[in-house]
Amino acid sequence: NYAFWGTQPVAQFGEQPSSSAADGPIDAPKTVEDVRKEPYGLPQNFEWVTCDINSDKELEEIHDLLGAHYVEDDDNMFRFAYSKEFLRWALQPPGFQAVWHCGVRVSTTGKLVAFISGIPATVRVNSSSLKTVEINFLCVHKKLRHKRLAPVLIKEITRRVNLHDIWQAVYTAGVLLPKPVAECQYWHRSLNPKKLIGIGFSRLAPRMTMARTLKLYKLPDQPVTPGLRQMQPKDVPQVTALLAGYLKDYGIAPELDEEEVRHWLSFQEDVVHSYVVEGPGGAITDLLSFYTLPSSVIGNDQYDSLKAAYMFYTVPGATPLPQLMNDALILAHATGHDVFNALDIFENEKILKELKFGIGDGKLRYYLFNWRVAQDIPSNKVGLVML
Ligand code: YNC
Ligand code: MG
Repeated sequence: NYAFWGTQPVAQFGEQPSSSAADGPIDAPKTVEDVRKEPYGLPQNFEWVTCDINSDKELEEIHDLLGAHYVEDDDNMFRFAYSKEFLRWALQPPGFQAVWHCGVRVSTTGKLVAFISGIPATVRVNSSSLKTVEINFLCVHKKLRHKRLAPVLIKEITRRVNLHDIWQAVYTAGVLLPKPVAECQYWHRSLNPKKLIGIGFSRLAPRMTMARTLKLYKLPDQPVTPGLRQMQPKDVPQVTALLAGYLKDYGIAPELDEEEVRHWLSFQEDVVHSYVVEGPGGAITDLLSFYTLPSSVIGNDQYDSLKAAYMFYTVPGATPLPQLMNDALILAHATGHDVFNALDIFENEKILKELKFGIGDGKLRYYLFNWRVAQDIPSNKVGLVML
């Protein structure tokens, strides 16, 4: 029983699929004039703020709030530790709106205690191209949990988005809410097994010694694919076309123009690592990318941080996917990442085992706001990565 989500325009559990099952909006159409002009009310002594990511001080406040209070694993051993450069990248794509970087402060002290963000994105769901926002970084200070602040943040960001004549949103979460459009599984590939075992991220397998484990996961120093190199600005037009051609086969995928590709895929050390394969004659045949998202290690006296790489957009063209992905592992290892994480989206399911990924615990669910799909999308038809 979802007191809040039961009132929202989202697919509900146990809904009867209508006979004329077709994708479409859930709410009756509205216009900007119908949208409430005043912000939603907050409890006494709290106030809304629009956060300015370009202000070092305000970026630091968001960074610190998330660093102490954002997503932890089920056993509370690790907590996402997004870097400031990463947050700047994640929150300021082309067309970003500062008013969608929405914070809550304590009026008397000015302390930032809650945050939610939206960024613009065109997302195709089956045959519908939707102008959406991607919602991310919903966070409430641990001392203010379970006071129904999250629903107020969600309603306020919805209002601010609706005022821009946008009526659909995409978001992902580990928790089960009404009602996922897709459910995906995380897989993990050890790059630095000794550290991963030391921090309790993984265990020594039965009948395995540390020496055999290190040998099992050992990677070469250099990628093997001829013509593989860092992506450069001049590659943007070709990469945009390559990506568009690949993503059209997926049930949910972003539609990225050249400026968005430039933003999301320009190489940025320890934020997003992007590589292309340049064939003879200068044609870009393949794309490989991953992003860097460390986690704090909670309560370990040997290590305080885990450096994880997450698979981003990868397009096999001339190179077989297993080889391309293995090169991603090699590059992530060579740049000091301890683990490589991937979901069973795209074509990954076919290759994760042979690349020595192990299945994780916990799922990632994809959700749509105010959009119904006639049928759930299987994870291997998901072509959208959210940060
Ligand atoms: C969650 N993750 O079910 P019901 S993901 C959405 N996403 O509502 P309270 C969530 N809803 O069940 P707390 C949620 N987690 O009564 C909980 N809820 O219907 C629902 N954690 O509110 C929950 N970040 O304020 C319940 O709960 C209601 O104090 C309870 O706050 C929740 O960014 C939270 O995991 C998550 O900071 C803020 O636990 C807090 O516990 C926290 O009493 C650690 O809330 C960090 C964390 C979430 C990461 C993410 C995506 C968020 C999507 C939000 C939905 C967007 C909808 C589209 C809006 C734009 C529309 C347009 C156009
Ligand atoms: Mg609360």
